[in-house]
Amino acid sequence: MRVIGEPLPNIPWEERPAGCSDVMWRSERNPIIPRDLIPCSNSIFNSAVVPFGDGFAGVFRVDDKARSMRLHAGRSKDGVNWEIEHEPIQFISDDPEIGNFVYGYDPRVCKIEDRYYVTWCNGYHGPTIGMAYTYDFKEFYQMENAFLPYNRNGVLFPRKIRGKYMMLSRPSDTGHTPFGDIFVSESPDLVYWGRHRHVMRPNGGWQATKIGAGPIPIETTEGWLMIYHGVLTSCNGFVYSVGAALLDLDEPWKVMYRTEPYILSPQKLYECVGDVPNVVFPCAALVDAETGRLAMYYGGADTVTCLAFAKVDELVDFIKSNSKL
Ligand code: BMA
Repeated sequence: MRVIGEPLPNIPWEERPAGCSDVMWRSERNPIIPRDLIPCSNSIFNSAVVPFGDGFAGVFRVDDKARSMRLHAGRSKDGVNWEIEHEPIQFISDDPEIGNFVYGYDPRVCKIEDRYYVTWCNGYHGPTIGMAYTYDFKEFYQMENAFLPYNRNGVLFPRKIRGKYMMLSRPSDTGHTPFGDIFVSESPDLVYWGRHRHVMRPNGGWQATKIGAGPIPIETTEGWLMIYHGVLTSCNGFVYSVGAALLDLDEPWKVMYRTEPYILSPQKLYECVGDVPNVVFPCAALVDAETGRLAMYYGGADTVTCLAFAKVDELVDFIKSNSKL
């Protein structure tokens, strides 16, 4: 088993704590980003980071004190201590119809070829998938929305597959969506999307109500490693957990394995108590292809940003030996 990608020797990393046998373990420093890191923030969570220069950069979901959902850029030397811009990203757009920013949340960031693409849940007569690109995390150029409303959890693949760009998404509704499957769509140019294929449906237990892709899929010799969130409806509301699947490298709508148990669920206080209790929501993962070390960024209780770790070879083994399709 090998990760196909770049080495990342400066990945933020903590070894599995003694006595822990879980396939994924949390950072001792959680939450790494507190809700009040910048003056305007009510909460900072569900955010996306990538290696950038000699450190890291990212796009952060900041809900402000007016409770508007905004996207802010940020930088870090070590992936743990972040400087987040105090002002939201002002997207550059020459079309006011698209550029009229209503709200934005749950960003993902994906490097493809020469630039970084941002996808997010964008308010355009309801939630849909907004897109932009940046070279420097200073200027962001807004593109066409990928899909019609209503859609959420738009996640790009980091390279073309059989000559086409590919994006996972989760068609939804205007509200808190009590259903949801993952689909994949392809595009020749990142503007026009089609040839939609069904990837995965909810699957009982922690993922009984709906599912949505999380970080950018990670290419391995065993298939695309897709980390995703799954939702259970309890008598007290939704519970968001994390699982993982392996998708076919050339036809990523073909699911080869997916975890029957979750790999992370809300258990720590900062995941169970906050603006929305009982939520772990992953939006990014850093991977060191050389060692297979993986650092996943996730939101805790819609309030703070957290970090968890895994080793890709162990995770792939876990998915295969705990799979239920
Ligand atoms: C989803 C999204 C996420 C959020 C989750 C739990 O619908 O809004 O941003 O983390 O609900 O509230």
